[in-house]
Amino acid sequence: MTISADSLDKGSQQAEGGALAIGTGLQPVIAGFHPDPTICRAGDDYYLATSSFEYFPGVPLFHSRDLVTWELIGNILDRPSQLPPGAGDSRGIFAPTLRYHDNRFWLITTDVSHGRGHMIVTAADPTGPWSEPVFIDGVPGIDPDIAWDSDGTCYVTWCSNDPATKGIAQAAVDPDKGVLLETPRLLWTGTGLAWPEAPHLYHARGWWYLVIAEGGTERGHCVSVARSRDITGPFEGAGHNPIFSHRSTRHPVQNVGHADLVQRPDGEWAAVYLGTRPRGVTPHFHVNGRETFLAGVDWTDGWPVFDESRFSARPYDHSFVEDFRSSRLHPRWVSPNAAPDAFRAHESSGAIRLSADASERGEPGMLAFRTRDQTWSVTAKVALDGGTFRLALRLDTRHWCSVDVDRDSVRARLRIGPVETDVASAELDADGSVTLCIEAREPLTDGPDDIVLGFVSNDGYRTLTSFDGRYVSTEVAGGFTGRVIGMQALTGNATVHEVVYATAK
Ligand code: 6LW
Repeated sequence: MTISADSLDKGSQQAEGGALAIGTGLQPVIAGFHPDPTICRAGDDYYLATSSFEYFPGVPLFHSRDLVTWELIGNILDRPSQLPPGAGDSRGIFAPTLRYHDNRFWLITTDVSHGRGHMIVTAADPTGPWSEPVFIDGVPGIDPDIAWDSDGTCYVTWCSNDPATKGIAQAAVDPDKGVLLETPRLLWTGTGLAWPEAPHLYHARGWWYLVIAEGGTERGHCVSVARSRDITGPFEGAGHNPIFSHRSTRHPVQNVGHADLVQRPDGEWAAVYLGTRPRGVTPHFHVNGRETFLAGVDWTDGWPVFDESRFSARPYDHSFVEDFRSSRLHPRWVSPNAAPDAFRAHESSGAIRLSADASERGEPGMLAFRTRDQTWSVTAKVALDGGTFRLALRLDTRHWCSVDVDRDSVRARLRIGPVETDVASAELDADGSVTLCIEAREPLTDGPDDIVLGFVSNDGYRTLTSFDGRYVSTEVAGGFTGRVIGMQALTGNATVHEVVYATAK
């Protein structure tokens, strides 16, 4: 475990009354709901993918040359034949593994919905097209890893739910057919902490290293390691496990775990891992889901050691202006309940037309993107076409707030669990066109942030309401995801001309 007093001092401190303040220290390299990172290298290029749960298209893919700055270049599962849209809250696509092997990119992941299980897709070019999925039957569980022994045998290693192999299990497979070549065996049960999961295998320094996550993905999360001379084991855990955790510390980045290692062209190693940035009073609330962080990795006495100070990621400016002039939607646009193609079909130059008909789950389709910052603002300029339009801040189907507008009025609406209600409203004088606004501001309360809902009409900007952002946080909602901003035509049609997202300075 590498936590220096220095890294604590650079981060946010426990403020008066037990509230955690916004930190300036350890920064994510991919901020906002991007959990379970997996990384591979092809020459000088790094590629990184993350879990995506109910959002379609699934598995966002990033590219980098320096490990610190990453560009979103697509989503790997971008066809309904690869991933049916509309999986339901925190269902759908769980943790993937991305590898470059034999001049091909390989992604293995689990669709925990639709009765599907582990699946493999491949591509010659990471920007796609990715293949149709090959499913592996008879291996219930999550978090599959794919690795090849020196003789070319392919092994899938996963977190098994099967009572016969409960823990980290492994079997040789034919990855082209998805057929098991042997009966799965139990490889390791970890150190005895809860939820041994997220296995990844690496061949380094004459050993096979098995890196896993343990302790659950909450504050007790950590990374543990075992090693063997053979990919099939027996694996022996490091005596000093867990090798990386922030549990029971005041570090502003919590829940760290679920790491994946990569070797750099110069032979050095690095790791990406997930972490959260909780804020507010105990139990501290994180709102942007689990995010991706970066560490250097050294080898000491034959074991990996994480060095969080190796790289310095700076806070990013994630601001963008979307004017919908491109014929293709930017890969940041996803949907919890429809294929974004449903919206693209209505697209005309300089606007996107949302229709209440676009749906997979008996509800109007939502076009969404992930929030990436601790404080931010978003505006959507919309022309109504006889219907009702919603700009929402969404954690899941039961935890969200929105600004809803129709021809005569604009309303602030809040849903917290079983309770859904209008909390403020105003008459509208807007000639059929209005700009709806949501902001996440530094908190005046002891929550993680304050959410402010408002609108701009002919009379200028007006705030409808503001409230404690904890009600749209993972600690309240539960689950594996983070906040998104979503747009919906609740009835009829609406035309959105511009969306502006701004990282608050
Ligand atoms: C994932 C598991 C985990 O499959 O959370 O943090 C689960 N780790 O490894 C969902 O992301």
